[in-house]
This record gives sequence, structure tokens and C-alpha cells, in this order.
Amino acid sequence: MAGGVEELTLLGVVGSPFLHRVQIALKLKGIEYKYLEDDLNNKSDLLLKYNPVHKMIPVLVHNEKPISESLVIVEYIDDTWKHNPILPSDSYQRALARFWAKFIDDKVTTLRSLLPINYIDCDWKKIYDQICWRIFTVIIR
Ligand SMILES: N[C@@H](CCC(=O)N[C@@H](CS)C(=O)NCC(=O)O)C(=O)O
Repeated sequence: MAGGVEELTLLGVVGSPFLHRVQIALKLKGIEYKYLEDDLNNKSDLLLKYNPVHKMIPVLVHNEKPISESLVIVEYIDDTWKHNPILPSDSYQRALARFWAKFIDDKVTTLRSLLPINYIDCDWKKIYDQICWRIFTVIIR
């Protein structure tokens, strides 16, 4: 917003690694924002309005314009506020950074899908065995 006050709101849920990724980017840039905690069991109208495709947090709303997908948000932050760059300036190094970010995303999602919804009362030994096996199959692929 040229010359105006920036309005920055972040929708999230405490404990989400995807939210933390965005929060770290904003912290590195020293940018102030308003945080709104959502409830994934009862998603807010704001979340459904701003991320109608995936209905997932995090969503960054910059001057009424919503951006979703944590990696897309981090790149938007880096593009919009140029100080303290997050991605390297060299295009090959940037490609590598994107490669590893995507790699981590894919693996986190794969591992998370193994966790039961009610993981407090689950059989941890069984879960541990499944995760080890899954990591093994990913590595040898
Ligand atoms: N690829 C997305 C993943 C975001 C994601 O998985 N968010 C979870 C919380 S950690 C969510 O909103 N889940 C709600 C749902 O699946 O309905 C990103 O990087 O932002």
C-alpha cells in the first residue's frame, strides 16, 4: 500500500510447522503482524473465505489480499520486504533452497499421515515401528 499503513494478518494454529515457517520469515524481516488463532475442528469464516481451495492454515492477509501455502507465503514475504533476504541471490542456490524446502514438506506430510488423530492414547511402539519402516522405504526408493 503506497504510503499507507500496512495491514498484515496471519491465520494459524499453534504447533503447526507450516505456521512456524511463516512466523520465522516475518521475525527475520522484523515485520509486525496481527495473529489470529483458528480452530481446525470448527474453521473460521475468515479461513474459509481466504483459503477456499485448501481451507488450511497458514494464510497471510496483506492489505486484504490473501496468500496461502507456507512456501508461497515465505517467498511473498521475501519478495515484498527486500531487507534481510531469506532466499540466496544466486539462482542456482535459490533452486537448491526450494528443492530442500519441498523435500522437507513432502517427508513431513508423509510422516504426519502415519500419526493417528488421537495420538495421546495410541500404541507408540507400533507407531514408532511404522515410522521407521516408512523412513526406510523412502530412503531406499
Ligand atoms: N502445504 C500446506 C500445508 C498446511 C497444513 O497442512 N496445514 C494444516 C495445519 S498444520 C491444516 O490447516 N489442516 C487443516 C485440514 O487439513 O483441514 C502449507 O505449506 O501451508
